[in-house]
Amino acid sequence: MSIFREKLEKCARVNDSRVVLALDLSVSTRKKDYREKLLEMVRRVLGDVREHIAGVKVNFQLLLPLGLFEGIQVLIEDAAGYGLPVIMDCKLNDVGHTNEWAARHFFDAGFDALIANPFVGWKDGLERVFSVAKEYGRGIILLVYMSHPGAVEGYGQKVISGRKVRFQYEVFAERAKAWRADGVVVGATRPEIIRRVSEIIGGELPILSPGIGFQGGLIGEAFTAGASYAIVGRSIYRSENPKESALRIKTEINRVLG
Ligand code: OMP
Repeated sequence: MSIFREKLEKCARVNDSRVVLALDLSVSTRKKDYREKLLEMVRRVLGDVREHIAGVKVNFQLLLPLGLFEGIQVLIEDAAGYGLPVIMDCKLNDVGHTNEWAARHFFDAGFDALIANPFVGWKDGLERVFSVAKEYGRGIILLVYMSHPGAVEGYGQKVISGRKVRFQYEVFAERAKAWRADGVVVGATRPEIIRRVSEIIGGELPILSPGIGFQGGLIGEAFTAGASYAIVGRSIYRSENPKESALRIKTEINRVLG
């Protein structure tokens, strides 16, 4: 098991939580000192909810204004201080040398794992990302089925694999296992697909499931179908009391998981 998975599982145990916080806050670029304001806001939310989450996910909303080796460093240090793993949601999706360059930067910056898109394929696509992750001892999470309606056009299409007609996401779930990924993303909005992916990966990899709350996904359906973690953003950081919301969500997940 990778260091990333060990860290995620340890945090889930210690905080009794299956919630990965998507810290996608934003501040208008027209506001004076927006970068400082944004950093202050995300540090406050993270500090508030830290005991109710298992990890943190960073996306372009923070990476672009804060900068990888500037504000993001402060955030990664905060998370490390709380013992929380940090995932870079860059959805890597390019040719090998570009992917490798990006992955090295993210790992040098201190991210524990990154998200990549299996559509790009293995040979001179994700192969180099996986070998860089191995070199650094970090994790790779693969998209298997996204949470938005348009996901059906790609992840949900039928493809010919070997001699069989399969769904693209079934092939991606098998690849995630074969490539020794550290987790897969399947949208909470499609519990039947979580169930099918769960059958394919047979508990070998955690299923991280975004889309609960604002995108219409339900905790009960996603976790009954086999989700391991919920990736939750707006339902926590946009609520009046992020700490209470994180606690409520973690408690509901734990109730479903029994
Ligand atoms: P909320 O909808 O605000 O809870 O945020 C969900 C988070 O999960 C965002 O950071 C999205 O970018 C991310 N996400 C999805 O919403 N759907 C996906 O299929 C995949 C992701 C992801 O890779 O994290």
